[in-house]
Amino acid sequence: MSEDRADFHRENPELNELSDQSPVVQKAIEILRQKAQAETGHWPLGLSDDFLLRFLRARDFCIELAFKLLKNYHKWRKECPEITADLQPSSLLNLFRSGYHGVLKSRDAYGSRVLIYRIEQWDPKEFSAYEVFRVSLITSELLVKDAETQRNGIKAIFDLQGWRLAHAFQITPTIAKRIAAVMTDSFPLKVRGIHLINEPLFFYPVFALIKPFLPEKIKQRVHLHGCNYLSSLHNHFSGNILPPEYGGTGPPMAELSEEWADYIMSSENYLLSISETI
Ligand code: VIV
Repeated sequence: MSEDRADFHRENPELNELSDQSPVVQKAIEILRQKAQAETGHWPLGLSDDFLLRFLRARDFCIELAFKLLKNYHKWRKECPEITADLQPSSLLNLFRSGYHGVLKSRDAYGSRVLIYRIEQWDPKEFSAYEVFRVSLITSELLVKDAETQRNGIKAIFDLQGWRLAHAFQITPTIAKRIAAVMTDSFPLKVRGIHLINEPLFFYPVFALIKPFLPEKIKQRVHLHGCNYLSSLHNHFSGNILPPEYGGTGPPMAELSEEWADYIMSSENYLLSISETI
């Protein structure tokens, strides 16, 4: 077992393919749990096998990195109660039903989940950036329960059509920092790609606010497609999974967002149970 222990100090993508029951996986869970228990402070969401596995998978079974992520996740939750304290989706229902957000039914060619956000549907007079942020956190908390998604991560498409100054004003340096943190080392989901389409010129200053907080690895995964995005977007996603609004033959946005809103509403109790207590 000492050899296994040494292995756990680096990332081990091959361990990510093992079943939960494998002794190597069980050992990794055990070591991570002991590390967490040795730390003072409490773990409000518990330290169950399933919960710990998210962090191990997100860091390809490097225990040191998984432990750091576990701590950052809890720290981030504490630091942003405006986002994490009330994950109950009912107050955001209008945003969900408006078609602001949808999750594609099929994974992409790499097994990643694909999320779409449409800024046009976000009325900044009705919803603050914190509430809009909460939409992403709710979706992430539900997606991260799935083992395939833990292994293969997510990709997000942001359609910035309709981006206005009223949106830009909401992205304060604090929010920019929160955005960067949750995308990098404060949430147990691998971010495999961020695709911006229809971004207007005055979105760049906002992106410039977020960028300095992103590590090189994530920066390289951000793609700015502009307004003539179709062919470059289709280089990343095949047409049969994308909705017709984005040149694909998959289900339309209205259907995706409606179904996702229903799923979120049916998960209300779970979301309430993992909300940060203040
Ligand atoms: O929430 O893995 C100015 C990702 C994102 C998440 C969360 C997780 C995650 C990739 C974000 C991306 C979106 C929670 C776990 C950071 C919420 C963003 C909320 C803001 C208010 C939307 C405004 C529009 C942005 C557009 C560009 C952002 C990209 C550079 C990410």
